[in-house]
Amino acid sequence: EKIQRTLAMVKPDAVDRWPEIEKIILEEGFTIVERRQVRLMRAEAEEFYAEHRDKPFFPDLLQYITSGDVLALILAGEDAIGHWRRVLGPTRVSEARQEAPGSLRARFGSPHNDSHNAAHGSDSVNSAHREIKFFFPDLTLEPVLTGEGAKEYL
Ligand code: YYY
Ligand code: MG
Repeated sequence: EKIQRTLAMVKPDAVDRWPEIEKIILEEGFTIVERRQVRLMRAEAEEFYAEHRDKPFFPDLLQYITSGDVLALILAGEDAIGHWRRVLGPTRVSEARQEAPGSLRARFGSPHNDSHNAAHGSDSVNSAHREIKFFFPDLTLEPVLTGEGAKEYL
């Protein structure tokens, strides 16, 4: 049993689908540790997505992610990082619709723009740590322990 925390972000187009998305999160067995609605400034979005700064899609990504409020969430659960990525489905909405029609990106992503893919999930323990700090800088979280009794520390 490997208890983890991950950073999930509901992107602007999908924020008004929060009731449905929350239902999925809870049905999947995640604990919602924290939730914050925020509009990212351009410089903040550049920091959050810094790993992609040299990619051709970076300007469009910044434009989109700053176009409205996002919902930042800390999710906890067994294998939360991988589990949430599986719930999201593939990055591109068109691929998600083909390969994983039940996935969150297939269901809530935009059919018109592959990058408007409804939600984000940390891709590693290091990313999760950085991204949780990014959205919740003042939060002090107990260390997540693995093995017996881990859930007591969530
Ligand atoms: O981690 P994930 O969100 O699934 O994909 P990334 O490769 O980290 O890309 C981050 C973000 O950038 C993605 O959610 C949409 C956008 N994007 C894009 O617009 N076009 C691409 N070819 C790849 C990613
Ligand atoms: Mg990524």
